[in-house]
Amino acid sequence: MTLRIDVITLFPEMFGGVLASSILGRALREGRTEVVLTNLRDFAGDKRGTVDDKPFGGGPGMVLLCEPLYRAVEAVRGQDSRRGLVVLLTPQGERLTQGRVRDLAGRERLILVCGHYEGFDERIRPVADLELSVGDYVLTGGELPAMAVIDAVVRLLPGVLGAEDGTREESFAAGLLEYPQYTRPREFRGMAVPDVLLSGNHAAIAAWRADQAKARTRARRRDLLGEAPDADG
Ligand code: 4FV
Repeated sequence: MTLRIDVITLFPEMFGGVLASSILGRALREGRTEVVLTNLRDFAGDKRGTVDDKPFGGGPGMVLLCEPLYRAVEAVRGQDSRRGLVVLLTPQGERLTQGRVRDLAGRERLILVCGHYEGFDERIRPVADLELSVGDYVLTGGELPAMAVIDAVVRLLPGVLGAEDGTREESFAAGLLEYPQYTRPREFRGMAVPDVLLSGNHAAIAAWRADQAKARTRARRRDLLGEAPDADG
């Protein structure tokens, strides 16, 4: 059973290029996964397609109404026998990690809900099984976060990356940042490729890469080692 990914969004047109190109496009064409886009505005309660309103208590911007979103989630759920994990994209969510991406890639169905404007009416939260944030910054909408989730998940699906599959040794695979990578030319503007990589000595290359991954992680992301950032970190 391939993974089905539903997306509830006010801007389905934003996904076109991303879902048609490169590795994602090929995975979809080869039927290794399916992505179904649903326009939230189709579930508005009035002819004008109203899906948001001013926040009670005042304040800037608009808030997404709960009714259209509940209708949309229930309708999308009903389109397939697989229950699906409902994921709300929000800066208030759990920060997305490779570990969570691996978890999502093992599911049979995801229903990604994209916010917009100032965010969701609080009473939307119970509809979600999981809230995810792609980082501590504020975007104009949940569409780019949803695309990031789709990209990170689909590349882990069987046969998507194929032979050139680098997922085993890449950043975060072992909880570390990835080691430095080099390709031709051997020398560029005075910068040479480390000799060990040209040695053909695979044990030495593996040891060098492991050291580099640890050193780079310690230098840049001590948090990944569960260590507090150093004083001047
Ligand atoms: C976001 C994030 C994000 C906040 C208000 C869209 C925006 C509007 N989503 N990770 N960072 N969302 O900034 O997931 O709803």
